[in-house]
Amino acid sequence: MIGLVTVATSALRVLLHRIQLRTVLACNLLLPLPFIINSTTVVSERNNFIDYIRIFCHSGHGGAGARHFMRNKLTAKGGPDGGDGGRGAHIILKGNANLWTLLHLRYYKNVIAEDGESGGKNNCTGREGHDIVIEVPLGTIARDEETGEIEAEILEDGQEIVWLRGGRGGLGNANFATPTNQVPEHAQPGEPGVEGWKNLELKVLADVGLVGFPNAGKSTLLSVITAAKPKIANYAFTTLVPQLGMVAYRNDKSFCIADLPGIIEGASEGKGLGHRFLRHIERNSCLLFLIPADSNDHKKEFAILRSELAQYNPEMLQKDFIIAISKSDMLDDELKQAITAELPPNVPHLFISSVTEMGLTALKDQLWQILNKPASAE
Ligand SMILES: Nc1nc2c(ncn2[C@@H]2O[C@H](COP(=O)(O)OP(=O)(O)OP(=O)(O)O)[C@@H](O)[C@H]2O)c(=O)[nH]1
Ligand SMILES: [Mg+2]
Repeated sequence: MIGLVTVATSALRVLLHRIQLRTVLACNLLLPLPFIINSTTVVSERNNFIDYIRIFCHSGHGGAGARHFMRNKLTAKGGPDGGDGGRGAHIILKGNANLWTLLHLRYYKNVIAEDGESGGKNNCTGREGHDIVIEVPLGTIARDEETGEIEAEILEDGQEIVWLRGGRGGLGNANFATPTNQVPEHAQPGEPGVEGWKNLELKVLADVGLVGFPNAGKSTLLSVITAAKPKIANYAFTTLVPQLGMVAYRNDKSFCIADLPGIIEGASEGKGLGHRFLRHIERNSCLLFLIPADSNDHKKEFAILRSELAQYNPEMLQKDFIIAISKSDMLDDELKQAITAELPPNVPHLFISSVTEMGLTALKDQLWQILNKPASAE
């Protein structure tokens, strides 16, 4: 009999599930096409580079201290023996060099740490809350949303910072016994934890940042000198999120290079993809400006790029940089000379081609030299 009921229930469940599925499909078919194939949804679904998240955090409250007096069959009026409360759990940020984005935290909306336990009789201290450790990629900044204040910055692998401190446990009444007050009646409550909306923001720690107009050949260069496989196409804004790659240099040395979405004039006012991604080159040691050989005005393009960087953060202009004229396979010697004459004097530049690999070794050499420049030479 029980078996029959089980079979009937599971058959009913399957039937219900099928009806549900059909309803969902039917609803989808009724929706207008752009709603189903919404390009922004598709892009955001495929977008695995998450560099900003907003979470509500709450560190644990401290446990209350106990107010208790020892009583047993041999002691009618024992002294105070209320134990201390346990500390509330901290929320800790920990650097992990194997992470490159904040993707793993994308679905965390609330991070609520455990409260400490109250103290007990017999001088028993309450248990501390279990700390929550949030692993983040190197270059992550933690901010308070309301004040905008930077609360923590993770730069090294394994580095741990107590971001939100758990409340201290209250003292039990045993702590307050004095010769004049041998029966202290009060014990401390635990301290409250901290809470608020917080932002985690990633500023990629690449050594070299690629800066250029859309279609300058940035992704192609990244795909040739590193093992990264970015999307390459002959239209503007192929790259929508930063891409990273490790350049293998001579004798097993390597450095990290970041390909950013293209910048256009007016990016500071939000044109193109705007300035949002520029934070990823804020920390780069050196910038590589890519200006394509077929540009109408190389000097002007360089000036626009620099002015957009300056509008984002004037300190960006203090960084070391190299100009690479990309797609130089299209140039002959005469055109190269013309471009050299056009560019401002004393600006380091070289001609490269990702297709023929021309000038790439020299480019890597120059980048390596800049990255390993002794501090005194700066
Ligand atoms: N002839 C030649 N074409 C190149 C070279 N490098 C890139 N291209 C072409 O330039 C076009 C744009 O290349 P991408 O690497 O996608 O340019 P991008 O700067 O990443 O562009 P966005 O992602 O839109 O900013 C593609 O059609 C590439 O094939 C080169 O060295 N020589
Ligand atoms: Mg690209």
